[in-house]
Amino acid sequence: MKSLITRIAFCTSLFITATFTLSTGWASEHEHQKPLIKIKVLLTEMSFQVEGLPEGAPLVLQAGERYKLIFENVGVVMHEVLLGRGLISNHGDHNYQEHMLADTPLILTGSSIVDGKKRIFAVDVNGFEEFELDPGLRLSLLVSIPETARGVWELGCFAAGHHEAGMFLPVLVQ
Ligand SMILES: [Cu+2]
Repeated sequence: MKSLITRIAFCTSLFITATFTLSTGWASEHEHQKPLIKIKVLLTEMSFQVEGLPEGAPLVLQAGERYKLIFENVGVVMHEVLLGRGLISNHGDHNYQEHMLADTPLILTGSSIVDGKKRIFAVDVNGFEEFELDPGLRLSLLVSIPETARGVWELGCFAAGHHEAGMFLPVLVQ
């Protein structure tokens, strides 16, 4: 199984601007800002579910607020995470016309086991369009939701057949 870091490195839609770092610079720069709101989204076959909410309940975000969005694959197969709108389908391949956080600076954090020890990483990126998560893995986005993102979006998994099987969830930015 590829490590999470390897998967990130091979994800062409991620625009990584810095190498992996344990820097806490982002936290110190932003420590006087609004508190971080933590929301966990569970990925399984075949759904996204906001932890603590009924199945199918939309992910509701407030523009201008800071979030730690934690995505955890609690299923048994690899899943993808995309956040966009305007579904484009072409012979089974899917994408979104618009990606909500494509141009929004954020920090990806996660952990992996290296030589039996848990290692935490944080990566500054200029935005994201998609990432993949192997079973059991978790990745977090630290992000301020832009004011321009207000509206209706969708979390979707475009692994073969997953979106068709219902693996998507409405996202409302208010
Ligand atoms: Cu999936």
